[in-house]
Order: sequence, then structure tokens, then C-alpha cells
Amino acid sequence: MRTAHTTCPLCEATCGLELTIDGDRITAVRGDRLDTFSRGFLCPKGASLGALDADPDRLRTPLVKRNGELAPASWREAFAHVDSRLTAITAEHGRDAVALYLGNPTVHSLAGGLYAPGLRKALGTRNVFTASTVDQMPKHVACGLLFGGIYTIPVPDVDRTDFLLLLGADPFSSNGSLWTVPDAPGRLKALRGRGGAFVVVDPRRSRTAAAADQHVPIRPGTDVFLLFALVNELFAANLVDLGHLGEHTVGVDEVRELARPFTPEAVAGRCGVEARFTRDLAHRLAAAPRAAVYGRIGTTTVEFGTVASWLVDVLNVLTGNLDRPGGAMFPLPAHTRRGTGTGKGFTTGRWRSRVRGLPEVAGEFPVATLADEIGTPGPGRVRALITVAGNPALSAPNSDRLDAALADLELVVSVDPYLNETTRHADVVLPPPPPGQRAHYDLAFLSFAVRNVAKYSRPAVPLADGALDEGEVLLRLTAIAAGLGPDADLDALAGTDPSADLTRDEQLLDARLREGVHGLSVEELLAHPHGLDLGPLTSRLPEILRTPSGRIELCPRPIVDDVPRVLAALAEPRDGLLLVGRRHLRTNNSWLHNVPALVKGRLCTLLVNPADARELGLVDGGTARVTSRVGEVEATVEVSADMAEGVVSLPHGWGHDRPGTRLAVAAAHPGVNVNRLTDDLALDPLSGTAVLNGVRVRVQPAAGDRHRPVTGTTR
Ligand SMILES: Nc1nc2c(c(=O)[nH]1)N[C@H]1C(S)=C(S)[C@@H](COP(=O)(O)OP(=O)(O)OC[C@H]3O[C@@H](n4cnc5c(=O)[nH]c(N)nc54)[C@H](O)[C@@H]3O)O[C@H]1N2
Ligand SMILES: Nc1nc2c(c(=O)[nH]1)N[C@H]1C(S)=C(S)[C@@H](COP(=O)(O)OP(=O)(O)OC[C@H]3O[C@@H](n4cnc5c(=O)[nH]c(N)nc54)[C@H](O)[C@@H]3O)O[C@H]1N2
Ligand code: SF4
Ligand SMILES: [Mo]
Repeated sequence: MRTAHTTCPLCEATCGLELTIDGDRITAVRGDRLDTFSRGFLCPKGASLGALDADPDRLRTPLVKRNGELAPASWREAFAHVDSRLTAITAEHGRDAVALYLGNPTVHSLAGGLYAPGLRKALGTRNVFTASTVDQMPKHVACGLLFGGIYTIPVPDVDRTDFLLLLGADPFSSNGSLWTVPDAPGRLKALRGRGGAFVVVDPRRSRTAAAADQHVPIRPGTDVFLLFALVNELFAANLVDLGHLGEHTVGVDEVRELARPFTPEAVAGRCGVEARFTRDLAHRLAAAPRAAVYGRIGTTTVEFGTVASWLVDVLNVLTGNLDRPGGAMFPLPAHTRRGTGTGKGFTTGRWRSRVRGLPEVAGEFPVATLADEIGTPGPGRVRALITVAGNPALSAPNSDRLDAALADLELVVSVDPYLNETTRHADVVLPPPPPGQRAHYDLAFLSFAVRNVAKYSRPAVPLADGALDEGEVLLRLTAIAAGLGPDADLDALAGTDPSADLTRDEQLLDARLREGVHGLSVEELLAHPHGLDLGPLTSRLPEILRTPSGRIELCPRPIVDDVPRVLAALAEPRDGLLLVGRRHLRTNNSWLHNVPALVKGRLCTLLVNPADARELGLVDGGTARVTSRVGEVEATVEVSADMAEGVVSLPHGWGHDRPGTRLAVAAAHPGVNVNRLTDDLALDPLSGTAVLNGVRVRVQPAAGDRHRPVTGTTR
């Protein structure tokens, strides 16, 4: 028996874990009390890491399709198969015939951070898709336009603030996103404990909303109007005070003009928020000595995701709260360098998608159009797909259509530990090792962390016999894509030294750390197994800016051009039921449902307000048929006063009822796939992000519904 320390890779909170290990088995998981950042915090997902590692359904060898059946194969065979098929397809149809989809866990692993960019480059295809366009792309675009860099995203300095306004986020369940904040609940409670306050805007009384000083229920998709009204009120009441930001900002007067039509009265009906509440909120935000505004999924995966995401930081600027302690600050991770204060800025639409003519954003196309690119004949058609850590068959809108398209591909290669709804379409599945068997450093999330910290851990358990590190899998695919064949020298490709003491991943990380702002090294991080605290966030203006003007460009042209659409929507009444999503503490998108401890209770239910339930003839525990433009599902009803009237909620990541998967536990708790309802034609045009919240639906009792009695509640 021994202990090892690592970082939980499951969500963005990056909690330190203390693992108890017996041989090569993880027998217990605790929060690492000595972790400099998370200080012992742990959630049920992290606690299940041992069960996840030991999941009997986890793939332990590659699978290759022979005569229509996926069967175990050697790594050699698997890569040879990929090489011959991929090379043939690109030779015949060109590089764009191969699409790449990078899913969420790509950014949770060191391997993904180090090697996915190289794979993308070696493939040389324009058909790159990621989970970002069903998630945070609006924030990248907004910050790209404002500050010049898509990763230049400020985070609420929660530990030092006096007032937080949170919109469309439930950090008590999600533990934060684009905001690495281990123990978000504890930190938010501490904020209240020291006399501060936080307000939550959400159509549902979420766990976070329930713990807040104030919950503002809002009509889904209308945060853009509320945010504009807050800006309007700041100007109208003379509350705008940029303070230290004045000399770094251009475009303030233009923003005042843009916001003029959006008075609190003008938006009240559309948002379902009384004007006096909006006014009061603006005044509290301006009056707080230190404050920050933060928006997440409910403000990004919506009709006006980019404009809403932009407004969040406009508020941070207009109140002088950007880049100051207790406001919204820019982290400075150890593996990055300081900037120069100017740059090329950010543009989109350098090329367009073949079928729908959608603009490229950050080098990718919306995943909502992947099915179009596969299904539409003609030159440039997508014929092969590589998925890395993704389950688009469940996570992308109009997923039945995408699921059918995946079946039509000539070749699917998936780097994934499970045979699931997406990888069942694969010709080759290349499984990475479980979290316990891999090294960890957060290349992605330290950029959004509320303290500057650094931590590196070696694998807690050695790589199992026959397993291949994910870095090696990705690099091998990169070599194949680069035309070097299945047996290339990977160190030559990566520029690493096979005889060095550090592993290949460590050498690459070490180089970044040494060039980074603190001049650290892997060796130094190894000497700090509980992490190295590099202090609270510090001001980074103007060095962090990469705009051509060297200023914060508060009123960018693409935003201005999208505002007429916002105005038109303000005038348009939207009746009827709107569908939104939610997350539960024990889920993680689509892929933790195979861990028995995490699927207990009713998780995948349609939340309906009691008044709506009465009107629709629905009862708790009964079954509802939910219909949208693109599809229909039947879901178990959970009547709940937490839901605003006129809004229903169904979580995503469920629907484990497809044939050909190997997920015994998940299949026994299948739930329904909400993305059979979401619309692949509904996008935020500036970011290409799908509208997953605020989807118009019809709800009725399912035919033959027996109104089964209720057994307990899980919320
Ligand atoms: N436990 C758990 N944690 C996770 C995940 C998980 O699946 N489970 N997933 C991870 C990932 S990939 C991400 S991106 C993050 C997401 O992190 P969060 O954004 O915090 O996630 P959610 O819990 O979905 O919270 C979104 C909230 O927005 C509300 N909402 C919906 N529509 C609207 C709207 O139009 N306006 C407003 N104001 N609110 C709206 C919903 O009711 C919900 O409470 O969570 C991460 N952490
Ligand atoms: N309707 C609706 N749809 C949504 C959302 C929503 O709120 N509502 N949320 C969206 C969001 S925020 C996100 S991020 C996306 C997620 O969308 P995806 O990234 O497409 O899907 P995930 O469910 O995260 O699936 C992750 C996949 O990675 C695999 N995996 C797990 N660990 C590893 C690993 O270490 N290496 C590799 N190679 N594979 C691994 C899992 O087996 C699984 O197949 O879903 C989006 N879809
Ligand atoms: S909050 Fe996130 S990082 Fe922390 S233990 Fe839970 S899943 Fe892991
Ligand atoms: Mo996400």
C-alpha cells in the first residue's frame, strides 16, 4: 500500500487527489489536503477515479473492424490499418476529405495539450471541429475581439471580490468553467461570509442560485437584453467609471450608443425581469468596491452567445473592475510568457465551410455542420473522421442526423477508452490509459485559474501491459497524417531525446516551463507534489493585449454588426415552452454514466414547473413527449418549483440506448438524448456555436403514459 498525488482530470476545477494504491490498483481517493490550490476539496466524480480506472468496460486494447465487427487487435495492426486507409483517402480525395473532431477531455490531458495541435496541423484539413462550438466559442470570439487573443479570458477573482453577478452558470454543480476554481461552493460561501454578495441569473433555481443572495429567474436566451440594459443603466445613471482602464480602452462612447435602445423598461417583458430589479442590479454592481460579472453555458450556447459574452466583459470594463484585484482578472500560468501589448488582433471567416458557407472561427467549423459536410456529395466531401476524446453522436445538435451521417463514413478512427454512441461507428478505436496511469499538468485550465499555481504529477500507477500512452497514440497518428508511415521515429518528430531522464512529454513541458514567466522546470515541480503556489492574480494590462491598437477595443465592428439582430429579436414576442439544459454534480457530459456510484437516482428527468405541469397534464414520475423542429424524445417528468414557468430542463449526455456499444452500467440507466431535440440550423452566427439553451419545444403526456408514482427525488 502506498499513496500518490495527482490532479483530477475530470472537470475544470483541477482538484488535488491523494490516491491510495495497492499494487497497481487505486483503492481509495481523497482530496489532497496539502494541495496548495484545492486544499482537500473533492466531489463524487473525483472520488470515483478508482472505479473509473477499474471499469471492466474500459477498452484495454485497440479495436479494428473486420467483417463489420470491432475486434481486439495489436497496436501495430491498428496503426497499419489507419495508415493504409487514411493515406488512400487523402491520396484520392485530398486533405479536406478527412475531418478531425476534438472532444472535451482533449483539454483535460497533458497528451491532448501537447500533441493535438500537431495532429491538427499534420492533417492539414479545413474540416476541423471541436466541442467548443457546442460550448464556449462565443467567449473566445468576444475576448478575441476585445483583447486580441482568444484565450485572453478574464476570471472572477472570487477570493477577493465583494460582489459577483453570475449568469447562466451553476458552479455548485459544474465546479466552474472557464473559471478554474476548486471548491467553488466554499469560495462563494466565503464571499458571503465576509460580507460580500453574489447574484445568480438563471431560469432555474439551481444549487448555486439557491445559495445566492438573490436569484433572478430569466426567460432563456434573453441575457443579452438584460446585460444591455445593465450597460444602459450604468450610462443613464452616470455610474460608468473606468478608473485605471481609461487609458487602455477605446470605444466607450460607441458602446453607450449601442446600448441606448435597451432600457430596463424596454427589455423587462422579454427577459421576464422587472425594470427596478435591473436598475438595482446595475447600481449594486457599480457601488461594490470590487465586483465581477461572469457568464457561462446559459450565456454562450444561446442565440446571441457572442454579444452576451462580450457584454459580460463590457460590464467589467465600464465598472473599472477588469484587471484589478477582486474584479475580473487575467491569470499568468507558469508555462506562458508575458505579451508585448499589441498584436494582429482576431478575425474570423478566413475561409468558409463547403456546404453552408459558414465562417471559420479559430480555425474550425461549427460541429453543427459536420453532418452536412459528410452527407453532401461533391468535391471536398468529408469521407473520413478522426475523433479524439469526443462523443458528438450525443453532444452535437440534431444528433440523430449526425449519428446517421457517421454511419456513412468510409473511415472513422477514434482515440477513446470506450465503445460508445460515437465510437461504435469506428473502424479503429485506439484506447488511451485511464487517469491513474498518466502524467498530469493542466496546460489549459491554469490559464483560467483564480490563483497562479503550477503542478505536475507523474503517473500514479505504471502503464498496464499492452497499454500505450495517449501522447504516443496522438503522435503516431500525427506521423501517419504527415505521411511518415506507421513506424516513424516519434522522438525525431517531436524533437525529443529518447535517452534523456525526462520522458518525451516531460521534455516538451519542461521547455515550456523554462521559457515561461516564472522560469520553472519539471524538476522543480516534481519537488512540489502538492503544487507550487505562485500567488494571487496580478494586473496584466497592457502587456496582455494583442489588439492592433494596443487598447481594449470595447466596441468591435463584428459585434456592432450583430446588434440589429438583437434589436429585431427584442421586438419579437416569443411564446411557448423553451427547453434548457443543466448539469448534475455526479455527471460529466456523456461519459461517466458507466460508473455505478455516479448513476444512482433519477438524473435524466424533464424538470417542469408545477403550473405548467398542471396545464400540460403532466405528473411527477410520468412520461412526457417533447417535440422540437428536428425530433422528439420521451422523458420522465420531474415536477419542480425550481423551474421558471414556461421553461423545461433536460440534461445532456444521456441516451445510452444505442446498439453496438459496450457500456453495461450506462445502458441500464440510458436516459434520453436531449440533442435529438436541439437544432443544427440554429447557430450564434459570430461564433458558429449551437443554440442548446432556449430551444422551442412542445410538451405533452406520452401516449399510454401510466402516470407512474414518484420514488424519491435526486436534486
Ligand atoms: N458535474 C458536472 N460538472 C461539469 C460538467 C458536467 O457535465 N457535470 N461539464 C463541464 C463542462 S464541459 C462545462 S462547459 C461546464 C459548464 O459549466 P456551467 O455553465 O456552470 O454549467 P451548467 O451547470 O450547465 O449551468 C448552466 C446554467 O445555465 C442555466 N441556463 C440555461 N439557459 C439559460 C439562459 O438562457 N440564461 C441564463 N441566465 N441561464 C440559463 C441552466 O439552468 C444552468 O443552471 O461544466 C463542467 N463541469
Ligand atoms: N444539449 C446540450 N448539449 C451539449 C451541452 C449542453 O449543455 N447541452 N454541453 C456541451 C459541452 S459544454 C461540451 S464540452 C460537449 C462535450 O462533448 P464531447 O466532447 O463530444 O463529449 P463528451 O461527452 O465530453 O465525451 C468525451 C469522450 O471522450 C472520451 N474520453 C474520456 N477520457 C478520455 C481521455 O483521457 N482520452 C481520450 N482520448 N478520450 C477520453 C469519453 O469516452 C467520451 O467518448 O457537449 C456539449 N453538448
Ligand atoms: S470538482 Fe472536478 S476536479 Fe474536483 S474532484 Fe470533482 S471532478 Fe475532479
Ligand atoms: Mo464544456
